[in-house]
Amino acid sequence: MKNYSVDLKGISDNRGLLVSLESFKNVPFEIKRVYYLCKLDSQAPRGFHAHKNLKQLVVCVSGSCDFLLDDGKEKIQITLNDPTKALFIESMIWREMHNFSKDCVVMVLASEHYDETDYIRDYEVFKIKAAK
Ligand code: T46
Repeated sequence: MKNYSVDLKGISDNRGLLVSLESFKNVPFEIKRVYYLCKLDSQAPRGFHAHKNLKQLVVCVSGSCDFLLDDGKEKIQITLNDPTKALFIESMIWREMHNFSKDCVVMVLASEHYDETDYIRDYEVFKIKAAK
């Protein structure tokens, strides 16, 4: 089974936890974009697409949510509920996000600027491309 999980080293003291993310250190690409998802509706799943080229590192910095990842051959579900754990999602991985907790905040570091033409939003098209 593919391992998407990345351990992030947190620095913890009596004031709390600090986690640092740096390109080519614990992030395996140059960070060109950061975005975050918040005020999420537990009944409104997100994602349902893959990217042709984009690589992303995903951290649930607060609360929890479930990621479904699919490389075209195998599907796995991963619960994100720890700010010291990240998911590294390479290109050509179908992703869905479900079951957001009320306090869920998902931060994403991306290897490219936003580009709608990089998205594959049709699952059948994804399956055909992933099989090549
Ligand atoms: C992913 C998950 C975790 C922008 O204008 N700029 C951006 O950087 C992004 C990511 C999106 N948008 C626009 C495109 C749509 O009109 O914001 C709207 C919502 O985007 P989308 O439906 O792609 O959002 P999610 O939550 O389904 O997926 C996003 C990322 O697109 C995706 O790559 O892995 O978050």
